[in-house]
Amino acid sequence: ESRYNPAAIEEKWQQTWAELGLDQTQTDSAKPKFYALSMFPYPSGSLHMGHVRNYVITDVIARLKRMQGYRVLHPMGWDAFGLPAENAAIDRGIGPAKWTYQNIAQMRSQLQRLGLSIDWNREVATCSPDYYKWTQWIFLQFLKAGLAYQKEAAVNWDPIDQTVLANEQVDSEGRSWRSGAKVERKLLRQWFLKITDYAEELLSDLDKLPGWPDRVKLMQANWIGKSIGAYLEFPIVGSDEKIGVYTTRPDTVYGVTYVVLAPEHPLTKRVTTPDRQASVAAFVQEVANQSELERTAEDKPKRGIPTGGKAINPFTGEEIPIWIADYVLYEYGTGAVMGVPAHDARDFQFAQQQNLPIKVVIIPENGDASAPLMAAYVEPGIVVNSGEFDGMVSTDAKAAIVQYAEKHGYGNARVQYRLRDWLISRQRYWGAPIPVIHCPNCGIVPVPDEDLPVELPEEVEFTGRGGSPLAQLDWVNVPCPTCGTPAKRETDTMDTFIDSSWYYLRYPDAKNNQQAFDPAKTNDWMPVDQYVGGIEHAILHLLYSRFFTKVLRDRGLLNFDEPFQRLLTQGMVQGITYKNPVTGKYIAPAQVDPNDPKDPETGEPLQVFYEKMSKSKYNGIDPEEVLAKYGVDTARMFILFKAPPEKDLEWEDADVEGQFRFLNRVWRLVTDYSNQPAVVSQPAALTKPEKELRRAIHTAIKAVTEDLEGEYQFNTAVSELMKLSNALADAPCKNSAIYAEGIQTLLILLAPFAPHIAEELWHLLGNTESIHIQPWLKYDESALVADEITLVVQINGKKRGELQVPAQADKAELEKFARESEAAQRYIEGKDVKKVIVVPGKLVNFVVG
Ligand code: ANZ
Ligand code: ZN
Repeated sequence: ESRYNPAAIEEKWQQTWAELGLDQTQTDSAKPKFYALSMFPYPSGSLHMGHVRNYVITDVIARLKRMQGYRVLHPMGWDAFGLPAENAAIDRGIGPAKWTYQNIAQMRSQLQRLGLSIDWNREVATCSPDYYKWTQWIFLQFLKAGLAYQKEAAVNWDPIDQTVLANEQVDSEGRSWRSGAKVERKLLRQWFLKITDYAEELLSDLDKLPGWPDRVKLMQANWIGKSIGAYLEFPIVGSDEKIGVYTTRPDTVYGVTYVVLAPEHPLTKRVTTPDRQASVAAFVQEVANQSELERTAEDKPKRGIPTGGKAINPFTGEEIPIWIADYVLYEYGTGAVMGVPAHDARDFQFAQQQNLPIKVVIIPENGDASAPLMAAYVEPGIVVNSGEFDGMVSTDAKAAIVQYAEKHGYGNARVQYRLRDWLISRQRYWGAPIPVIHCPNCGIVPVPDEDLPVELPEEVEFTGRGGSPLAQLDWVNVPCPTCGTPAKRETDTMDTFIDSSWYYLRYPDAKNNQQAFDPAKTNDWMPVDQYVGGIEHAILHLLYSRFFTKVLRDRGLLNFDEPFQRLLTQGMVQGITYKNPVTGKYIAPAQVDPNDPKDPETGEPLQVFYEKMSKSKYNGIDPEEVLAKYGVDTARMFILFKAPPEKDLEWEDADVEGQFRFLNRVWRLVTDYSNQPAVVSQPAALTKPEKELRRAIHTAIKAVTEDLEGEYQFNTAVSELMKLSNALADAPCKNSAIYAEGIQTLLILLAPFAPHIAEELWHLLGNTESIHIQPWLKYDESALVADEITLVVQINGKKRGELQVPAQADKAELEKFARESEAAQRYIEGKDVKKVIVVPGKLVNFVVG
C-alpha cells in the first residue's frame, strides 16, 4: 500500500460517517445511556487550541462509550449572545446577528474537520429565537416562583457616552474603553435572581459530587461562603432604633470600642449629629464612586469618619461612638459591624489610624492582659475583661455569649452566606430580552407564554452611546397584556450566563417547539455523565447551572438534583514564549533562534518559558496549520499523549512529529501485514513467541480500558498503544492467528484516539463495517499471566547471571534452578555456601565464603 497520507483519508471518512449517521444519538432504550458534554464555545470566529483540546477529550470518551455499548448523547452548540457581537456592530457596522452566524458557520466547519463524533442534529445557538423563547419562558418560571425581582443596584456609568458599561469595558484605572471617561457608579433598578434561597443546598449538595475535582468544589464552597456567627443589636443613644451587626466572634463582644456602619446604611443619616451632616455627606458621596474591590483591598488604608452619634454595648452598658467606614460593605451581613480592634486585623488598623481605644478581651494561655498589642490577636484563647465569661476558653464563650444574648433579647445565632443574589440585567442589545411589561396600572406584567419569544428588533443603530439600543426604539411601546393601557417593555436583556445555565437540558430535545424540553426526554438523558471544560468556569457557570437545575426540579420539571455527575477541567494549552525582560516585550518565535534566543532589535537575551497561548504573546499555534501539515489524527494523538487532561500542556513541535511517526509506524505495520499471505490456521498449542504476543495484546486491552475508564489517563493509554505496536513489530510470528488478533486489537484500541487512520486500516483488512461500531474488547485474564519469569542469580549480592524459569516454581525449585545455572556453578565451585536467600519471582542470592 501507499504511504500514510492523512489528507487522502480524513475527509473521506468524515463524509462516510455523516452519510451512515454514525454520530447520531441512538435512542435504543435497551442500552444504558451516556451523556458526554463539552462546554459550548462562544462563537468568536475561530477555533483555538484550547477548544481543540476540550472537544477531543470529550470525543474520545464519547467514542469509547459507544463502542462499549452505550447509547451516547454528544452534542454541540453556541453560547452566542454577548458583548463582542455588539462591539463588532459599533466598530465595524456589521449587525450582531450577521456577525454571530458568520462566526458560527466558520467554527462549525473547523470543528467538523476535527472528526468529532457530534450529533449536529441537536445543535443549539442561544441567540436564535427558538432557543431564547425558552430562556424567556424559564425566566418567567423564576418570576412566578418569586425567584426574580427588581431592586436598585450600582452599575458602571460612562458619563460621556451616557451608557452602562460591563466590567470588561472598564480598564484597571477605572476608565471607559471607548470614551476614556472616568467611570462612575450609578444606581439603577435591576433584575436579580434569588440564588441565595438555594445557598445551603448548593453548598451541601457538593457532597453528592464525588466525580468533581476537589479544587472546584472548594472554589464553589468558598464562593458561597457560609459563616456561622451571631446577630447582635446595639441600641442608639437618644433613639428607639438599634444597630444590628453580624459577627463571627460574639466571644469578643466585651472588647467592642466602636460601631461602624456602611456609608450607604439607612441609619447613617439618622445617627449623624447636625454638626457632622456636611462632612458625613461628603464622605458618603466619595465612597459611592469606589468599586467594591477598591473598598476592600487589604493593603490600602481604611477610611472612615465619626458620625457624632453614640450606641450602647448592651453587654457592658458602655457608650461607644458610631462611625462610618469604607471597609464595611452594605451588601454583606447587616451592613454594620461591631469594632473589636484588639482581635480583628482590619479593626486594629482602623483604630490605630483613628486613635480609637483598643480593649483586650482574649489572651493566649498564660498571656498577659495588660501587655500592649502590636497587632490584633486573632487566635482563640482565654476570655478576660468580660464579666461573668472571664476565664472561659474563647471557643466555648461563643456559644455561651450567644445564649446570653438570646436570653436578654440582645440578639441570636445566625448563619450568613457570602453569596449574593445574581444580578442578571444588562443594558445591552445582544441578549435575551427580559419578557416583562411595565404597566402604569398593573405594575410588572409577565409577557403571556403565547407571546413568547419577545424577539429582538432588527432595525437598530449601534453607536455605543446613549444607553441600550432597545430603549431608543418604538419597540418598547406595547399595550398592557392585562388591561390594555399603553405600557412599556422591559429593555434590559439577560446576562448570557442565563443562556448557558440550561442549554444542557435542551440537547436531549433540541427541536421541541412546544416546550423548553420534554421532561421525559431530559430526565432520561440527564444528568450529564461527563462534563468537560475549562477551569475558568469552575465557579459561576457551574454554580448557576446547579441553581437552575434545582429551581426547575422544584417547579416539577426535572427529577434530579445535580446536572453534572462528573466534571473534568482540562488544563491550558501553552506555547513557547519569548520575552525581553528589560523592555517587557514579547517576541514572535519566528524571529528568534531557539538555540540562542535574543531580541532581534536590541540583541538582549530573552526569557524563554511556556505560557497559555494568546495573540498578545505571539505564542499561539493555529489549529488549521497543524491539521494541514499532519492531519487531525496526529493532532489528536499529540494532545492526548502530551499531558494528562487536567494538566497544562506544553505545545512541542517535536512531540507532534513524534506522534506523526507513530501513526506512520502503525500504517506500515498494518499495510505490511495485509500484503502477507493469508494466516495459517491456529495450531493446537501456542508457541512461546505467540504466548508472549498474546500476553502483550491482552495487557494492552486491560491497560487502555482502565486508563480510559478511571481518571481518563489518555497519555498512558497512548503509551500502551505504542508498546503494543512495538510488540507486534518485534514479534517473530507474523503469520500466526495471534498476530492477526494483535493487529485488529491495535486498531480497535486506537479508534477512539485516531478515528480516521483506524477506520482506513480497518477497511484495508477487508472489513466492511465501520470500526467505530465494533464492540470494545475484553481482555482474557489468563493471557495476562506469564509462563516464565526472569530469575537473577547473585553471588554475595552481586548479579552474576540470569535465566528463564517457570513462573509457578516454588522457593526450593528456584534455588535448584539457580544452583544448576552456569553462573552459579562458576562462582560457587569449591567454595562454601553459607546461606541462600530466595526472593520468589525475582532472584536467588548465594552467600559464599
Ligand atoms: C466582630 C469581630 C471581632 C469580627 C473579631 C471578626 C473578628 P465572615 O467570616 O466573612 O462572615 N463583617 C460583618 N459584616 C461586615 C460587612 N458588611 N462589611 C465588612 N465586614 C463585615 O466575616 C464576618 C466578620 O466580618 C464579622 O465578625 C465582622 O467582624 C465583619 F475579633 O465582628 B467581626
Ligand atoms: Zn395593565
